[in-house]
Formats: sequence, structure tokens, C-alpha cells
Amino acid sequence: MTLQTERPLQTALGYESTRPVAEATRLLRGPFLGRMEFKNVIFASDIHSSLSVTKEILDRFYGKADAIVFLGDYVDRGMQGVEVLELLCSKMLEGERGGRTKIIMLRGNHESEEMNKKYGFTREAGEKLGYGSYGVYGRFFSRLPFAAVVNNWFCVHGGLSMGIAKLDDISLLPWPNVLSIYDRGVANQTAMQLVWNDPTEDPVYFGENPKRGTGVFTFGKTALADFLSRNGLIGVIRGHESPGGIKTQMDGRLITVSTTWYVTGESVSVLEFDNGRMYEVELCKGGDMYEVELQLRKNPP
Ligand SMILES: [Mn+2]
Repeated sequence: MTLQTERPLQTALGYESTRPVAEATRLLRGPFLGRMEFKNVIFASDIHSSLSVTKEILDRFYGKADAIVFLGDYVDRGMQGVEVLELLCSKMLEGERGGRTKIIMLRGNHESEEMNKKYGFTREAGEKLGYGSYGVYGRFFSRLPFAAVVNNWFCVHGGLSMGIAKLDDISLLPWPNVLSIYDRGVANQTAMQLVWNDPTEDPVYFGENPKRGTGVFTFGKTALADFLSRNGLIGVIRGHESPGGIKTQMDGRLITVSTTWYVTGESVSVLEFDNGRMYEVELCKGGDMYEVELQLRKNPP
């Protein structure tokens, strides 16, 4: 008799499940996606291996939206990271075959082998597909872009980095890029901050971030204002936080999106831009869905 102390992993998948990820890797071209404009665009972040959330986002928005931007943290903490990546990459490829993909995937701090070893994805992929399979995911993660500018909003997983003054600086980061807490090199540290840093209400420019650890920083309102004006941007859209829902800070110029189930009891939302207006759209929780228009400054000076 085998004692099971944890939920067993599904083992019916074949190595075929890695194919869309391997093929989507070829579509990734560099660390910065550049500027783009969409009439209707959805932002989601921190899926953390939830296949039901991923499916709901695609079911509800894929047809209608011009693009769905995922702000990183696809795997770890849950049991279906393999399926989430297979689905998102399949959709990305489907769009590419049709002329233009609607799926934009940015990199989170969990798209790293060090995090996956600690938080579950290495084991999940190994048990489902064999331990040789991780290389396919590692290659994909190392090539995911760090940032994009959508409708003049800077989109990134963590936030501003002390090493990035101009958008062009992101294009100069090493690529492919294996993020590592053990690599103390400046380029790696600059990239790490993009996926790890957090905003703060404290009166600092960049400050210590003891909650996250050494090499990770907070950025304040003045650092944000300087970065936005230097680059002609409206604001920042980021993820990297566990309480569900949409949070706005810094006079509406910083929006945190959290689309994760792994903290129970919190709402789970995506952010929708539709014809110049912004909405928080709550995903299905016990069958209820509703939309709340955000009170955001429409024309920042
Ligand atoms: Mn994160």
C-alpha cells in the first residue's frame, strides 16, 4: 500500500505536451517587445498553474479582445503548470498561423529554474513528462520578454529597475537570460529587478525590500514619475502580488493586476482596456461575474 500525503499528479500526459512550448520559443525574439496599441486589451497576471483560470480568460476574452497580455508567473504553487503553458503556447501559435497572435506573454520571477525547483514546477514537469522535459521550459522561460508598452502603459511583472532609465535599456539586456539570485553581475541584477521589485508608498526613490530579500528593491512615486516622463508613458501595469483583484496606487499611475487563485477567499480579476476606458472584470467565482469601472485619472498631465 502506498501512503499518499499529497494530491497525486496526473501522469497521463505525453511528452507531446512540450511541443507547443518548444514551437512558441521560436516566436520569442528579444527582451523588449516594444510599443503597441490595441482597442480592446486584457491584462492578467500570476496565473500560478491554474488551468481553470487560464481557460476562463481564453473562453471569455480571446474572441473579443485584440490582445491578452499575461504579466508573468504562469507556473509553481499549483498542479497544472504544464497544462497552462501548453494551452497558452498553443493559442499563441494558432494566432501566429492566422497572421497575428493575440497572446502576449511577459516573464515573471517564477519563470526561472531556481524558483521552479523551490516552488514545484520542476517536480510537476518531471513527474508528468520525465525529468528531461524541463529543458524545454527552461529555454522558453529564458527567452520570454521582460516588458512591453501597451497603449502607452509600461507592462512588466515586478516594476521599475534601478538599471533601466530608458526603454531602450531593456533591449540591451542579455538574451536569452537565465535569471539567478547567485549571479551578482550588473546585467543580471538589472533584469532581476524588473521581475522582482515592488512599489512603495514610502518617501524613497529606490529603497530596500526586506520582504523579498537582497538585490530586490522598492520604487517610490518620484522614481515612477521620472521614469514615466523620461519615456513619455502614462503609467505602469504590473503583477507580482498575491491578494486578488486590481489595485491602483500613485494617483492611478500604477496598477497591480492579480489573477491568482492560490490565495483563497480573494477576488480574482483581469484588467480590461476598452476604447480608452478601464474596467476591473472579476472572473467566475461561484457563478457570479460582474464588472466595476475603475476610478482612474483619464488624462494625466
Ligand atoms: Mn511574482
